[in-house]
Amino acid sequence: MIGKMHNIKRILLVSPSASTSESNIDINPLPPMGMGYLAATLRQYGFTVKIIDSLRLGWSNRVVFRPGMLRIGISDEDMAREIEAFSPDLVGISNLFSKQFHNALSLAKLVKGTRPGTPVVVGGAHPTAAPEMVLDHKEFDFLVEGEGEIPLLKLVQFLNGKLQESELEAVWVNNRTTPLHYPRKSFVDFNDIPYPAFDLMNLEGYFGLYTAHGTRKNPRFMPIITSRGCPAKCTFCSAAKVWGRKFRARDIENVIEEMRILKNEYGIQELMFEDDNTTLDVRRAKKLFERMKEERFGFEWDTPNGVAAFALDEELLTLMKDVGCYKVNLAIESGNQEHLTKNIRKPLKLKSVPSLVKHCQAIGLDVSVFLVFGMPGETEAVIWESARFVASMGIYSPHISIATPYPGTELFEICRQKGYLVEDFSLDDLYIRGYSISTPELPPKKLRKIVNRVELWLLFQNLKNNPWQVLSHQLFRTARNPFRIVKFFARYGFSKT
Ligand code: B12
Repeated sequence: MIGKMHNIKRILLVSPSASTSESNIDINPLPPMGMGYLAATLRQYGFTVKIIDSLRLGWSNRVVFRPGMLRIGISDEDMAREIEAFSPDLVGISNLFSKQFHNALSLAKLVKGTRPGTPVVVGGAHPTAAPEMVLDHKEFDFLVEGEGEIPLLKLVQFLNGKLQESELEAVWVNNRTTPLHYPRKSFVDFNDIPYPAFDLMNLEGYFGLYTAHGTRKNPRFMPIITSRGCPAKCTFCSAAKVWGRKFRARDIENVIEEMRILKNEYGIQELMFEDDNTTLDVRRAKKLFERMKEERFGFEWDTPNGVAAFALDEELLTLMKDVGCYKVNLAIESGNQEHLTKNIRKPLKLKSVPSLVKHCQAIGLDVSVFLVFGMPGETEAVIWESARFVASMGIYSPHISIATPYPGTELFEICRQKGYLVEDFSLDDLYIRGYSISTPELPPKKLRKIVNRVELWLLFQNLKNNPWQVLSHQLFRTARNPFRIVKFFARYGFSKT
């Protein structure tokens, strides 16, 4: 069925270049944990693996490919040279973001043009959520859905004639008009997979970038993932497609050992917990942080992905602060309980939030919240309720995202069924400030104005309540970058409301 037998020994894992807007670069190189995990597993079974992160290697190579849009990464010529130099028997492409699918596709074309006949496997959140669409492109010979360590290993072993077809899982084979699908049978046991192959990830190349997934305090930072999976059913999230609904936590000692390696072998000073939900199991989280304290690692850390406010208590927050946490973002999404429960389906009781925020403020732990505006069912009044809710807690710069219909989410299905996707809907616009949904209550133009007004209102609330703090902060920032003032008026001053 799958064609000729291979003799795969050398595997190249590549993360493609990225497109981003010139005025708001919303992507940063970050050690690629997914490829690190895949590489470590493959290497354990004797394969020679190389990782190429085009974004990191070509971070200063910025090409305007359309007015206002940059492509960041190494050039096609350099990528072709890298591929030739390594001579892979198989190439794996990591495509996390729907927005970057076009770059994953052009990379696959480049591989086929450079080394015709080399099998190309694609994996990551986007192909997992939209396999049929991705498999329309025959440059991708295989697609691994979700957690990739075991499915990729099995695929390669199968291609080498070392495994039965019946053992394939979580993989699509794309050599027919209708792709063949082998569904997932299991998720990994964390004790069976190695730590990411840090030595293949060129960590030094990432250090010193202070704006990786939020602002970093230390040059030597590193993401870490202590669990996978989230049982919450928030309509805008596709995490369960990749990791499943069950919360699967690594053993605490397994995590502690990884931290020890990061500290002792790589001099890591700062950690970013990139779990979907680091504190979901509160008792486990407390044990983890207690152990970090005992070990006296001295890391500074945050949770850039946000933490679920329904999985926090004051004792846990104090412990987090004690053991190096300097910032928490509470993913509350809205200040209106009915909207949160009915339209977003987040299992959070908003009444628990103010005391948590107050506690953070009292212990000196920087706290903010994530809000999402423009979900179906939301009205302007609900948005203002959210604004008043956060301001009442003394939060004036919440992280506001515009509702985005990522493939694989319930939100996408709702929008498709109800005709809420904008007319010129494009994967390229799927990011937190892309306006891809148009509901009868909040068409994009109206929503954009409301968001601008809300941000301005919050700024004035802050000015009213903390005048000296705000003025000195703004003066300092304007002195460093006088063009801010022009940008400010372009955004708020001239927007007719
Ligand atoms: C870190 C991160 C970022 C970093 C990325 C840094 C970088 N340069 O890579 C930053 C902050 C820049 C970022 C930005 C954005 N992000 Co982000 N991000 C993440 C996050 C939290 C962690 C990624 C990670 O390390 N995961 C852990 C590793 C182990 O998993 P993994 O990489 O997915 O790999 C596994 C599998 O996917 C698979 N796999 C992956 N690659 C491959 C390749 C092959 C060949 C195979 C076989 C398998 C395979 O196997 C791996 C091991 O099991 C994920 C959520 C999550 N928990 O995964 C979101 C996530 C990837 N991000 C998401 C989004 C939406 C964005 C933004 C669009 C948000 C925005 N700002 O508007 C932007 C995109 C910016 C842009 N211009 O493109 C979505 C993607 C959804 C989608 N369909 O697009 C995710 C899934 C979050 C979510 N649940 O919605 N992000």
